[in-house]
Amino acid sequence: MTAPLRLHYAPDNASLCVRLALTELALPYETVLVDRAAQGQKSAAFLRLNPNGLIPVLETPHGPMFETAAIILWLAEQKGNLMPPPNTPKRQNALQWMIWLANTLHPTLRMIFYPDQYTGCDGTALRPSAAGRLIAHLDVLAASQTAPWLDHDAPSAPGCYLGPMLRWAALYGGGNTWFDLQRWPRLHAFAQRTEQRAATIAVARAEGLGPTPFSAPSPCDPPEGSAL
Ligand SMILES: N[C@@H](CCC(=O)N[C@@H](CS)C(=O)NCC(=O)O)C(=O)O
Repeated sequence: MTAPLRLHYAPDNASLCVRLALTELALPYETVLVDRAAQGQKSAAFLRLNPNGLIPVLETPHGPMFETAAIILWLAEQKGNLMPPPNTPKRQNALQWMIWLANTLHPTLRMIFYPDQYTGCDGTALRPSAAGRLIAHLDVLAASQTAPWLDHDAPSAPGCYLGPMLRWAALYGGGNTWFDLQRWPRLHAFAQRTEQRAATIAVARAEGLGPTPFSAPSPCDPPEGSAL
């Protein structure tokens, strides 16, 4: 790769998943802080990178790229073993879970965090049903026979995406009242295993996520910027 990769990020935002993948792959990258407090993701300059006004964006030698899952999959094409090889059953399963994370789990979390964007009004009444859906989704994942990446020591593309989402579920949108990772021993073990990895420790330090960012998360205390 010629031009440096530039990650437009805010602490503990969806950019965290991309930062994890970048760090696991030991790819050099620069970060550009998006000022969430000033709605920097809606600025004209940011909208030129991502017209959806959402974090993250990764600038690559081919231009800016948005959507967390797409970015992680693109990174997995550049280097390393975050995805199984093409045309294998394991690849099929990993792709399936990547898309599920992007179009099922992540949107459900977004409904909990941003209910007003889905209802056009205050919207907090949406939270209990979305929380119920999130739990049902995680029941499905935890029982799956096609997600070996949950149980392995090696990092994976879906693992980079899931870890932060387990954290956000516990921390944001009132998750402390209804979300208990211990409900799913397999997911809890995944979270504990993942947060012991050197890449996770480095990313947690960079974004102020504390020592157990996925299994028992504490609020983010970043060295720069703000999570919300
Ligand atoms: N589908 C998008 C969702 C990204 C997303 O929800 N980003 C949040 C931060 S975690 C954001 O930018 N929120 C600000 C807003 O909604 O204005 C992706 O996967 O990249």
